[in-house]
Amino acid sequence: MESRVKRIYQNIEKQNEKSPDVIVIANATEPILDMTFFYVTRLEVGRYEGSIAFLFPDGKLSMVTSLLEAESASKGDFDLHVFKTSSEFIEIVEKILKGAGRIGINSDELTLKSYNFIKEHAKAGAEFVDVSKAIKAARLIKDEAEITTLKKACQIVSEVADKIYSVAKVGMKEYEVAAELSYMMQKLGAAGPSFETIAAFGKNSAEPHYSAGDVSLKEGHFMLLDFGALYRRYCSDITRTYFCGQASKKQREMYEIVLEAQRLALDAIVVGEPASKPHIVAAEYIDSTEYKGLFTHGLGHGLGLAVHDGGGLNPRAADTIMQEGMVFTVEPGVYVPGFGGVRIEDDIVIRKNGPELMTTARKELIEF
Ligand SMILES: [Mn+2]
Repeated sequence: MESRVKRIYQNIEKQNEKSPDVIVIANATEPILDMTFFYVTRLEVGRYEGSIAFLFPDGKLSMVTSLLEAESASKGDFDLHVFKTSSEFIEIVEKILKGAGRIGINSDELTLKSYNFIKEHAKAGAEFVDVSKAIKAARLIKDEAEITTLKKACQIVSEVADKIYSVAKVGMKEYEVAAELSYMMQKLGAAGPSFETIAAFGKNSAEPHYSAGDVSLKEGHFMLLDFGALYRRYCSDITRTYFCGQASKKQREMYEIVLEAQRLALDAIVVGEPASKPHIVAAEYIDSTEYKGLFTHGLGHGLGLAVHDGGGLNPRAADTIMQEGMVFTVEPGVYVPGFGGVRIEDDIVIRKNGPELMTTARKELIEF
């Protein structure tokens, strides 16, 4: 098994920084958990509040956890330390940190309380270095094990997206459709939704980050559904916009423009090009239509253990070069206030010859 710990250390070297003697990845309490903890331990079951993973330059990992998690943690492939009392916890941590003069931390996800705790129990005068960039770079490029899990999460939402319009009926409220989505995802093996579902009917679809209210579905409504499945800690994220009844010419055109923008964006996903390019291509196309200026967010975001997993396909990403194994959403949209919005979102993994679609739900305008 390829060592994800080693990959983080290799990135530190690539950044021409001096390697720390140990990297500390510490969890606070749910939901303030560092997803890097799950990245390196590969643990799928358990909560691990207050647990710490110590990563060493030779690729080894030591994990400290409470008795509560001992059973789940014993399934991992690392050196495990279980504590019963807080004094035992301190004793273990001090022992592990004893020889470390240089300690790496993940500033993106470490709480001040955990940092102070580590500092207190490290050797006097130990130096702290922030290795968050190296961690982010490692997590940005998914390995095949991660891609397999992500594909399963994507398969679940694809199946649900192709079924929901036969379940959604005139008169149903947005939150009812959101509930159906969650139920259907879990029936297919998801642990739950990967984020709060967006179910937006009619003019609510023009609000990109609406959640789900109590508007009832009517003929003539766009039904925009943006949802994701959590599967073995990995997240998928899909959006489809359906039409209740028969779409007008304007509504259909609006849909086709977003679909074409997505097609152009997908074509612009090329290894070696800046990650800003697909967004620019999609935005330029939308801006050449009557919907100029109405694509109001970034084209896509990284996806993995978190639904916004670092990195993105947006105008600010010019410094990121697209590479094989990166996973992003591709989600252009057009939003007309007071009228409605259309967004089409798929999840892709970048391959040598271009993007591989991981979500596979139908994309032509569905009228139901
Ligand atoms: Mn998304």
